Amino acid sequence: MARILVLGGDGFCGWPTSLYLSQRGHDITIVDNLSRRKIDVELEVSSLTPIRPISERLSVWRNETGREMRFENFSIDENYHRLLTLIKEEQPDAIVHFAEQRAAPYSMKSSWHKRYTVTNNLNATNNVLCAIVESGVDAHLVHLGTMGVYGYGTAGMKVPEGYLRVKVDLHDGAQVEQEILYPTNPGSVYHLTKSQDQLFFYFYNKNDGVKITDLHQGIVWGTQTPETALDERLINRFDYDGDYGTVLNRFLMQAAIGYPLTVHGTGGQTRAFIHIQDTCRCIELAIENRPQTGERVNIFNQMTETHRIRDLASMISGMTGTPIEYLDNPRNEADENELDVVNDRFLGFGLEPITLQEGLMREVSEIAHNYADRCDRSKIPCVSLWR
Ligand code: NAD
Ligand code: USQ
Repeated sequence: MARILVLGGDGFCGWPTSLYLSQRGHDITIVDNLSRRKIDVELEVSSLTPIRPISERLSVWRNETGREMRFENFSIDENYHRLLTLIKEEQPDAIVHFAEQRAAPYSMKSSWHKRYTVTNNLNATNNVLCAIVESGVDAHLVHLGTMGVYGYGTAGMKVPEGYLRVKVDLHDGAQVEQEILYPTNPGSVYHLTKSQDQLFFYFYNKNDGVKITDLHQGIVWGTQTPETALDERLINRFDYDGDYGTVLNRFLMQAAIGYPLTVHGTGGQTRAFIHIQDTCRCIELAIENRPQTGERVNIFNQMTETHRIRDLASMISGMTGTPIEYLDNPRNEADENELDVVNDRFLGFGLEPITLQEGLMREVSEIAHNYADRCDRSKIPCVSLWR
């Protein structure tokens, strides 16, 4: 059993991961400032699923399973001393860090949103690292990064797991070989913050020996896990709006309510995907495979398959009869790209990937169908323009 702090444990990935780890006997403390719930108020939208207040979530979990999870409500980007005290008191073995503003469109809405995303995400990450060092606790930091730090194209090879082997010509004609952090190519201010997080990790690992695993995750799809499905009051959040809804869940939800599938541009963009249940499993595997003392930052590509957006739309349209609408792309991104990604490290640890299966897609569609009356159709269009 490990003692684990889950930063951002009230969110879409953090809540099911907290339950998954608690169910397996780990001792969980969630830290969350509930900023995601407040952003719903700002955007005048809510999760399609009726998520319950955090105190009710925790008491239902306790009643269902007899397992206790603690909760601390504070901002890790601002309340440094609370974080430091918590780490000193809890002496966690691992800290899982989900607590960042994660929507690319939200990060591009205005100067305010750009500045909020940078301030929140960079100070959150720096504070966690400083607090680990100052506390003297040998906690393993597991951070949720993104595939988007790589950009979505390469010189033709597969996207490696974080590091690129390069050969450099010396002035005497000799060559040296080195491994460097893969050059970043962020496509939004949100992705820029994740690129900068990598440098924080590089530095604190090199300077202070902090044990860090950075998970470059693809787009998460699905809603429920066996744990969130135990009781309706444990249900996971489901974002469908133009800022926070991600593409595959949006298409499945659109099909469930008969809304034409919103493909941006030609739909030639290829992206990496992972099911929410595999997110939980990968985090467990990352915690179990703690870096050795002196080891560099561990980087894993946390994705299980890649798909082209228009192929996903055609597949869902074929399954449901929902028409596809090709829209002017509100984002500044390549119309078409190939994406081939190495994910050997998680496979080597025993991950058995869940791939796009009709049964699981039906689960998402059923959730969308059940809660269709909570959908505000005016919130579906993506209105954050990137140019
Ligand atoms: P989310 O917005 O649902 O959850 C993030 C949680 O962190 C929220 O509950 C929020 O209130 C909290 N939070 C944010 N800033 C905080 C702060 N300063 N202090 C305390 N709490 C704070 O997002 P998610 O979809 O669960 O994503 C979690 C992480 O995984 C993010 O870092 C994101 O970049 C990464 N990720 C998500 C996806 C995806 O498809 N959802 C894909 C790849 C990577
Ligand atoms: N797209 C559409 N139609 C839509 C919504 C999106 O065609 O209705 C397109 C977008 O233009 C983009 C692609 O689908 O080309 C993916 O968009 P998305 O909103 O599903 O995903 P993205 O903005 O990349 O962000 C999400 C998460 C983020 C995470 C990232 C992983 O919100 O936290 O880091 O996925 S990755 O994409 O691998 O970088």
